[in-house]
Amino acid sequence: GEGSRVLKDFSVTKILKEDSKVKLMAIHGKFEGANDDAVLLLEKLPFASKTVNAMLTGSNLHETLKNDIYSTYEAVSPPSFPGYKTTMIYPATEKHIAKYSEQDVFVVHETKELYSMVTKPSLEQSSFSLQWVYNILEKKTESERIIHEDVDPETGFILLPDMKWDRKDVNSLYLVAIVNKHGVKSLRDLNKQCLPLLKNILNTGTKVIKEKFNIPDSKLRIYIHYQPSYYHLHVHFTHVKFDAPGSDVFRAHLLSSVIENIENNGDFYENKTLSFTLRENDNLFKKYNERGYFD
Ligand code: M7G
Repeated sequence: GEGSRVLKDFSVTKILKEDSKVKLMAIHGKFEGANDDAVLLLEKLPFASKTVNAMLTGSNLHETLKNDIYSTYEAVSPPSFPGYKTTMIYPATEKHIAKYSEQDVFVVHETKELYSMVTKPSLEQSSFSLQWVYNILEKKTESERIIHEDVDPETGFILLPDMKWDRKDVNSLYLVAIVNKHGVKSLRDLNKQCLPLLKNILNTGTKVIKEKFNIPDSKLRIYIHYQPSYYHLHVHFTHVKFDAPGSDVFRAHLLSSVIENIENNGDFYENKTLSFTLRENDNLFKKYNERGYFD
């Protein structure tokens, strides 16, 4: 598609974020002759144990330090080995550029009242387009990647690889289950009626992952984000060994706990104060700020 234009024609406008720990860089840029902006994510790929020997023997090493028994090298791996993974967002909106930028972070404790007065009315403006979600549900894109599909309109979902996964390294497995049902925006909307759906995702998801990837549920982190970026209910399945972005206490709600909380009290998430972080360029941050929440 349009996004896969060659990077030869790409010029960097600004480095949005650099994370040397997870070896990721987010870049705002433009393609030659294009009016629209693009966001490019570069990410180093994990080494594969199967091919590590071939990679080593084919590498060119340049010594950068030698001290007693210690030496370091800059290594250039042979061309047949993947150097990095790139994710292209094109055309990128202001919101995408903000999402991937380094920003100051603030904690919000969202009461039931704050949700209905501040968060809910601004979701329309704050959130990203759900077009990619509908494309998956309508089998217009990524259909060949579907790992499991349950067509039930109320309790069904599509399980497929998350965009963040390289689809190779099972130790960093990252799948996402997208529900068929429309209109369940987020954790806040979950109640008794959703229990069959949530249980189906948990039970079927773990069963399928065991069958297809031989990963038991004791190795899985299964959770819902609050706030999500995309307000159509979806569940994250990540490998416990993988320190997935957004798996911290301010964002991840374990699906098993969500189910238990609703079983004990059907209105749990309608009434609960939910804490999350906002970044200063988020539209929602501006709404809370305008109301004097941070004063
Ligand atoms: P989220 O909690 O709404 O937002 O999760 P986040 O991106 O801020 O975590 C949405 C999940 O869907 C994330 O894990 C994304 O990596 C993933 N995702 C986003 N997009 C646009 C796509 C896509 O086009 N295809 C697939 N397979 N996954 C996506």
